[in-house]
Amino acid sequence: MKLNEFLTSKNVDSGLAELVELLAEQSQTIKRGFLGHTEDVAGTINIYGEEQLVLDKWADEVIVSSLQKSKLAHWITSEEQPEVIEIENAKHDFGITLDPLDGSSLIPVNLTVGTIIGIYPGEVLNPGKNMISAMYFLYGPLTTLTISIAGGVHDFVLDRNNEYILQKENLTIPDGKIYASGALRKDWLPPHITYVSQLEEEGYKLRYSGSFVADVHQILHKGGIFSYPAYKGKESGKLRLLVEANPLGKIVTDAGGAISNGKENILDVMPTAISNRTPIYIGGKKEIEQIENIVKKAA
Ligand code: P6P
Repeated sequence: MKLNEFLTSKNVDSGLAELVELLAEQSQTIKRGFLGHTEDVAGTINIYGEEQLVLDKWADEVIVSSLQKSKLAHWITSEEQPEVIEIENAKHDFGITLDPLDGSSLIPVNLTVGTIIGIYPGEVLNPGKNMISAMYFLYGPLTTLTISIAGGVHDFVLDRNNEYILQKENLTIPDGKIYASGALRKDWLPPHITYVSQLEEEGYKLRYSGSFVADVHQILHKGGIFSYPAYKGKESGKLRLLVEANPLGKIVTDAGGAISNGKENILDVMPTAISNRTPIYIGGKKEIEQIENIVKKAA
């Protein structure tokens, strides 16, 4: 079943369906555009103080301009934009959160990267639990779309006719023994050190690529936990609340998993700024309960 047929079969609101299909088209433009720019730096930095690649800004421009032209959304916050973009005379009030090319530094070494999108019914400076949909595109051996919409999480793969075809409906996260952890081991804080040693004791295998969206996709399909913890000198961690944690947190939660900052469900957190970062634990409920118990005991 094609993406548009699936959205129709689920009686998805026509405005939301049109928006999802527009974003699916942009993903194909992005995938085709990698050749030729893989390592070029743009000579600018984003709001997180990180150097932007030409590809980061180009992918951002592809999606932002398509939204501005179509007027299918009212608000956009992007990892590559200094502030929220308001679209005048928008047809719908949707608010979009966007990480246009998560893991872009891995393109020169041909590892999987992706685009992460969250959709709010209105303004984006709201808790992740208010999102009405969330999705990500993965550019790897396959080009895929994973989306939480119409009460479930569903996987699509791009076929030879450039159509996203349904692969799996109502995905649920299985039990599994994979873990991923960012930050330098020497900078981990005691609760995280305890957690990782417990996981390894229980036979969890390390799988960490440097692409949040690709690593979480593996956890969603094989089970386990991804973490980018608070660490020495960075108690808020590295990853971004609005454009990374919330959309993937919604998807994994809607697939029966959970997301936490070690103390509470990240989807309940009220953002104070579009630049908010957060420590992240995302994956199986069991693994989330385990880290929250360790943090509670250490308090
Ligand atoms: P580190 C990519 O830059 C990213 O934002 C995430 O996709 C990824 O999980 C993380 O940073 C990797 O960070 O510190 O391991 O390079």
